[in-house]
Amino acid sequence: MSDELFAAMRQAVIDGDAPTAATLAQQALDDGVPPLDAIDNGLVPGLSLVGEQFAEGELFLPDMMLAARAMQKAMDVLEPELQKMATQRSVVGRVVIGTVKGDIHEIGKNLVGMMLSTSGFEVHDLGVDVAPDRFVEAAREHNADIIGVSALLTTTMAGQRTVVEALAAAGLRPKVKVIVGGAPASESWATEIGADGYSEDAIGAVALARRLMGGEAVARA
Ligand code: B12
Repeated sequence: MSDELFAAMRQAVIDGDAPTAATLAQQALDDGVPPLDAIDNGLVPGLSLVGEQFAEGELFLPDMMLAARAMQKAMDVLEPELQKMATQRSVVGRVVIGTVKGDIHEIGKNLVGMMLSTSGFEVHDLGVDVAPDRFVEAAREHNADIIGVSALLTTTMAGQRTVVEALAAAGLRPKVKVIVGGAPASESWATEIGADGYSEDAIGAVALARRLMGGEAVARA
């Protein structure tokens, strides 16, 4: 039963139990559960709950770190399967993605990068804590069509605006599009900072990127 499996995956993340999270991820694949369903219904809700409990002072930073580690171990099992689902062989567009300066959250950014990559985009991941100039440099280096900027903290989200401004100052806008995401970002935030789009999740990010490339938004297969 997928529901029971998802509940167990959720709990393994909450408990920060990396070996169990990885074993359950493998079980999901063995049971034929689509990897993205396991991520969205099993792992992410666990991590979200840990985040809420952290905000309420019921859990602490080490708990959040353990939960993130458990999620990452499960992702290590699921990622190769996600990559196998790649649909498109020709390059749809070139994306440079990274998390803003001062911010080390990477799980969501990695998922977005991976989904874009399996959907035919050439993805260059700059990692976390990325300075605006590095985004500009990489945009030039890779002849990027789209820059994806992730921020998970209210204190670092202003970095998304700085990236838009740095690209403009370098003369790369509006040719190079900017998409933003992460918990504090929103559609109105994207509009406010002059970005070209926002998505709340990885599937939406693929549709958005395709739209910006002038292609049709493709529904989840
Ligand atoms: C895991 C986690 C951590 C881990 C990160 C590990 C890692 N390797 O990434 C660790 C433990 C290191 C961490 C540290 C901190 N964290 Co933290 N963390 C989280 C947590 C629980 C989950 C984040 C996550 O991975 N979610 C799962 C992924 C799949 O979702 P996602 O990141 O939202 O990404 C999706 C979308 O947002 C979107 N997306 C994301 N990026 C992009 C980019 C583009 C271009 C697009 C289009 C879409 C997109 O698509 C993704 C896939 O669906 C959140 C709580 C939460 N609900 O977000 C807190 C949270 C973000 N953290 C928080 C805090 C406060 C911190 C710390 C400051 C704690 C501290 N006192 O030190 C530090 C900051 C360190 C730093 N300088 O960055 C707060 C932020 C509060 C705020 N308003 O700013 C949160 C919200 C917890 C809370 N409720 O208080 N954290």
